[in-house]
Amino acid sequence: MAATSVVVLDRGNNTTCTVNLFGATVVSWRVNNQEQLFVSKQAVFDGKRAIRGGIPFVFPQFGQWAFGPQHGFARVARWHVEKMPERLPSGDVEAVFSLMDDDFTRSMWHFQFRLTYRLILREKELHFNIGVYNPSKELTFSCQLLLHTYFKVPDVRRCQITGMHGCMFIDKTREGAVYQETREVVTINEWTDRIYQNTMQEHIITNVVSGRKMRIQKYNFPDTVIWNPWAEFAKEIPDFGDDEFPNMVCVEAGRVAAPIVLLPGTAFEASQILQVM
Ligand code: TA6
Repeated sequence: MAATSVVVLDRGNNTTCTVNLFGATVVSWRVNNQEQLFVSKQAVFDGKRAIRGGIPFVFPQFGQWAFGPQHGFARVARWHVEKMPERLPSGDVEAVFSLMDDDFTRSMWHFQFRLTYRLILREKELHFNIGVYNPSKELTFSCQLLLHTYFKVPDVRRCQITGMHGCMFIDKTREGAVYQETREVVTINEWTDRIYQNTMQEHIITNVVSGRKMRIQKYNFPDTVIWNPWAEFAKEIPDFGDDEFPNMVCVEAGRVAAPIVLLPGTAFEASQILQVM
């Protein structure tokens, strides 16, 4: 892979965000030198397999796909740098990445599209602004979109996640059966793989790095997926260490339950803010 495969947003004070152009995967977010994201020690960086950790970008399909790889092609495509990291008057650092249809994407999905991915690194926050545009004059397309965020945690059993109370969820650990969340906070003590629908705009995860809290704010991302493979599935994932499951939790903001339908010439926008509290 070309040497310039990563772009670093550096705000100073050991606060950085590193993006791998392969999938526009955020592979590191350090706040005052503390890494907030989990990347498996077994992760493969071969420009073919999706990176196991960080923030893979899921588009145009979440989950299994008849026409291409699980979770779509965006996380295994090479993205372009629209705007190299630039310090804003506020002291924050901004960069913009993009992906458009090409022979690779059209080999699976015959639609024109344009994705823009704007990242803004603030003191204790990372902002994600996503645009999906349909440049076609004739064709409408539908798609799903999700940020598959792997948070680094000292012990997932001590994490509590707010913002799902009362929400319906598809439980992929129980053949996709649908249930309602009755707990005020979600805790994880077993294999967990759930698609929560119409969740709160805000989630707080307790006991992340150095016992702090992580705040997730999301806009136009009505769904939240929560995943931990636990011991039994950790063994089945080749690029994931058997003993790594206690140190990560995926809390994924997305639009998956009801697909996005984009008429010709129209666009969809969504955003997420991660904040170390
Ligand atoms: O987002 C949760 C999930 O869909 C799980 O079902 C599990 O498959 C996970 O993603 C990882 O998927 P991957 O294709 O990266 O192995």
